[in-house]
Amino acid sequence: MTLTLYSMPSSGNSYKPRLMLALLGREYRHVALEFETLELAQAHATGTLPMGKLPVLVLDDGTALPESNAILCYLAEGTDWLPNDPLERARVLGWMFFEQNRHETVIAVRAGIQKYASRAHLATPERLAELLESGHSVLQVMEDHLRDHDWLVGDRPSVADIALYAYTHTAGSQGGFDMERFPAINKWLAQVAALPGYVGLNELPK
Ligand SMILES: N[C@@H](CCC(=O)N[C@@H](CS)C(=O)NCC(=O)O)C(=O)O
Repeated sequence: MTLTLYSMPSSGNSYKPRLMLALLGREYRHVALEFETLELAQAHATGTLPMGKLPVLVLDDGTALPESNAILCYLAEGTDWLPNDPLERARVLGWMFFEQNRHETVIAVRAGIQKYASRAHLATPERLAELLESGHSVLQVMEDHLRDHDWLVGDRPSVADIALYAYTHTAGSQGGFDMERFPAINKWLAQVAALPGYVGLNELPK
């Protein structure tokens, strides 16, 4: 099956499927659409992005699948990355909902308003302080869990780990969060980075 992934190089949401595809050892065509570029504006104008956001995975019959965590589940179906057991699967989904609802909305947002020029006006001292505090409490939820568990669900990595790795691994460098507070998260980040086939955020497919 020929897969095409439209993804934004600088974005954690887009990094999730790039990392998943690399860990699965799957070939795909990559179309990079960076934030605030003419190419992205054209993709919006031509309806390439069904929900108006990246990433989008296009299957060989032309079906376009948006939403990073939905793409992860699609790619992982039938592999060890997505458990078959209903309770285990629900736990994986629970962490992925946590990622979109509580984690990305704070961790990625604090990074984004400092990184992208068009969002700089949002980076007021008050907003940055508020996001710092709420981000540390979100990271503490992960820390408390990972203190007693090697992986987010079960005894092996799952799509939940990929979903949460994306913005957590740059939470210190891009978001300005104090990662020294979170030794269990740091150990887990190193485990993900050591997985066979791992690629970094900036390692785009040729
Ligand atoms: N919930 C979506 C969020 C996707 C999203 O917000 N994508 C941003 C980059 S992180 C985007 O496409 N921005 C470009 C734009 O809005 O034009 C997902 O997980 O895929």
